[in-house]
Amino acid sequence: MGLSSAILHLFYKFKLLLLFTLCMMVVAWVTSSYLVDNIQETSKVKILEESFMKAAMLEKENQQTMEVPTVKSTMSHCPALSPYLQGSSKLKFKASLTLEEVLKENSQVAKGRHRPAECLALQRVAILIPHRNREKHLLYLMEHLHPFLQRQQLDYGVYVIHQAGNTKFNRAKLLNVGYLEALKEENWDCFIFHDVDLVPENDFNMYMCDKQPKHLVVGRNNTGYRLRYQGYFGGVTALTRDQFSKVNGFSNNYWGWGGEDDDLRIRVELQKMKVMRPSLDVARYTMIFHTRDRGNEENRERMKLLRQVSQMWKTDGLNSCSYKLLSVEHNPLYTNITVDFNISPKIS
Ligand code: UD2
Ligand code: MN
Repeated sequence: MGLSSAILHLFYKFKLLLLFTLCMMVVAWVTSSYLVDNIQETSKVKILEESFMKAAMLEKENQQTMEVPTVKSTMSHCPALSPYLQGSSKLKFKASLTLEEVLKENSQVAKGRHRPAECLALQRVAILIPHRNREKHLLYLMEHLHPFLQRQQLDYGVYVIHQAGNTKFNRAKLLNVGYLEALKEENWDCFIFHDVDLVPENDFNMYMCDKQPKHLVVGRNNTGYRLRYQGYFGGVTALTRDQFSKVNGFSNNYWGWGGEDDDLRIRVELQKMKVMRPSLDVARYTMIFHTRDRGNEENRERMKLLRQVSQMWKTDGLNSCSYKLLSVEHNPLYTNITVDFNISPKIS
């Protein structure tokens, strides 16, 4: 190698080194400014957080000293699991229980509604109870259900849908009416379709809706706390506003006892939804003893109707539910909706 080529080689190496140093400088500059930005961002968030906390504290102080009404939007959401849950409880049904006693115990409930004062409830839930001539059962249910729902920190409303007259009882149609009428008052997120004689035994059985329709009665006292059959969907169910409207609600054609719950399950399955159930130790109920009511005799048409669900569900349901609304009364413990189904069904 000659002297000139050695110099050239050295110069070339020097250029490479210079280029490398330049690159390193650029990289160092970019990362440092990114880090500074980030630090600035974090401190911005911190400041925001601090001022938010300060504002919240100030507001709390204000509320204590000046009784300023609570601003709903500053409240945080209730926790996924309420701190007030007690688990399983031994239910008592006092024979001498009076409405006055239940009212006194639930003075914080107005027009059948209540919501937590300390946080924003996760769901707005309407409880729909079909009813005729079961006053004592209704009293027991009110006694237990209000404290139960409050322990779950729900924003809820109770509706009793009362069938007037003595035409055959139609549980499913009453529940359709409940859904339609309750939505006129509030845009409820979730609907609990609830027999009047079933009292929940464990408050971990959440009265909230899920991604799939929910069946809440896995076991009850008079069936040895076992699921009656695989597709069983009776007693107490929870469907969101959308899930119920997607299946077009219940059928209106089940007069008398039986079948309407299976019909709803078939509707749910036709929409490719799947019935979910809480675990057996939680989904337990006491059914207050009763015999079959007059006007709710077994529906002998039910097997025939159940074979036709896939042809019928689109035109028989919420979109065809006609009724005569006799009254809507706001009682302290529930809203009472009285309807007349003046289309007299064929009595077989
Ligand atoms: C089962 C189901 C119920 C329903 C019924 C068949 C369970 C726990 N329950 O209940 O959801 O599918 O079979 O239709 O499996 N009612 C009145 N007054 C009457 C008649 C009925 O208020 O005169 C209401 C009341 O809310 C009652 C519900 O309808 O809880 C169901 O009637 P049931 O209790 O006589 O029927 P049951 O216990 O066999
Ligand atoms: Mn019953």
